[in-house]
Amino acid sequence: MSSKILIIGACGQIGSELTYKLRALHGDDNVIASDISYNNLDIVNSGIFEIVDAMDYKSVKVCIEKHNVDTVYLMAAMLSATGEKYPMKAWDLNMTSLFHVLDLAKAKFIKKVFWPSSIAVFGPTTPKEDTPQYTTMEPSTVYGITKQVGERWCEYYNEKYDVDVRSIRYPGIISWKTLPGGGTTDYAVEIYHEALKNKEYDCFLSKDTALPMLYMDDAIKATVDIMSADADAIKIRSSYNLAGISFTPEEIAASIKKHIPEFKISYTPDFRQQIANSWPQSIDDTMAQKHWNWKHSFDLEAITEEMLKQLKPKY
Ligand code: AKB
Repeated sequence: MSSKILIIGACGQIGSELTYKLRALHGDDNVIASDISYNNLDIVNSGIFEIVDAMDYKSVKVCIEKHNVDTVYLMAAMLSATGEKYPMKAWDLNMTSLFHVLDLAKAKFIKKVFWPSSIAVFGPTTPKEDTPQYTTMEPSTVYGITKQVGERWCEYYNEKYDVDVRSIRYPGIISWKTLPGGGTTDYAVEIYHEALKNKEYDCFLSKDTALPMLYMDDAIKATVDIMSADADAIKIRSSYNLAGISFTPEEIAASIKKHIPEFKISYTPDFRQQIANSWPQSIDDTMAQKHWNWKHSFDLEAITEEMLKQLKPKY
């Protein structure tokens, strides 16, 4: 029997692309997309879709039982920038939804869980270059705190209750299908839209702010790979460091200029600068490479080419 998959938060930037990919891999009937509202009609109309409130245990459980779901991808979360505006809401959403899914796995309603963590688990006291898997972690954002605490709980549920939960610390994700929302790394998507629309972009980070980033195709591949690896291969049950590339706003602007020479960038750092300053500049993902053969494919030039090609018809 095929695995039945539920994606919670399927209308979002990563959830939407994960839905398309998992449907291609497992068949449309085996992948249920869900979100709190119908806010991405492409996803809503692309196959089975359910309204699920990740904050409501019953709502999640009813959907799992209705569709005989055995695997859940919990993609609903409030990200770093929005989290700083609504700290308690971020805490509530990010933690409550995780506990619901972990408890459903503990009670054997589901067998397997994917839960994304983030580079936001690191903080100002973490080494910035080639940040190791195990290092000082003192996150200074509410989002980062929820991700770090969430990692501890994932490991705890795995050790104490044998819950098969798997996780990746996503860096900033660059994609063209669905816009990101509420993150600090969102500038690296917005910049492509603005370059095509207005030929200029006012960046909310300073020109030399290096952050770890990944193209969506690589992020989806990592997610599918970690979930399809043998359980024994997943030796880290908190969350895996994952690296792709690292670049600054100035460097991404230079790569866009190769295609749109008149493109201009200016810099007006806002509150998100402080968040970015607290995060690593590059990540050491040796463990992911060793344990489940992770390797990224897209570098900055390839990302720029693909983003401009895919977004051009829109403008
Ligand atoms: C954010 O910027 O908040 C997210 C993340 C790095 O987890 N993209």
